[in-house]
Amino acid sequence: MFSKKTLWGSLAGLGLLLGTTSSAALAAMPTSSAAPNSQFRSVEQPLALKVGVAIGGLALIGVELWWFLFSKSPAQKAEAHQGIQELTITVDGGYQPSRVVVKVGQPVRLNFWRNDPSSCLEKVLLPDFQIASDLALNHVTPIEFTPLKSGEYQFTCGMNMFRGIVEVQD
Ligand SMILES: [Cu+2]
Repeated sequence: MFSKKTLWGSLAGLGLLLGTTSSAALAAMPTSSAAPNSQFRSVEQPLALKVGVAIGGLALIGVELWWFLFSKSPAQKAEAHQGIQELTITVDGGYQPSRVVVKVGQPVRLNFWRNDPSSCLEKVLLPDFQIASDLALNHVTPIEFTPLKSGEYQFTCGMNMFRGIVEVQD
């Protein structure tokens, strides 16, 4: 399993590579002679280049879709210590684990350990428990609540871009 950083790094690299190749190819293209008063020149690109760029773009879109829709980190069960179900969630390019399993009716403490400096992840929200908390960088911020009903409860970053689930079981 990749880490998210590796994936984003390789995506960015691939994008850059595609961009550079196509602009280099464009620059190397001889400009065809156009009518003297025409503002536009037709630039002929070899079909293989067009197809290559299209396939590269589609592959990139595919990987991103897969990542957002289907890649889920495995659920992790919180361990109970002295009546509190406790678990550490690493905040680094998302939430790790992004799915947490707890028992109903018992206090929960989620320790959000923020490693990611991006402002996107500086807040965590648990709307179902009326929690909105700032996460200090390189610190552990404990979030406590007691789920009284089983079900799935979402936690998100301040802009609702990164998400995780607290699964409350009977
Ligand atoms: Cu965000």
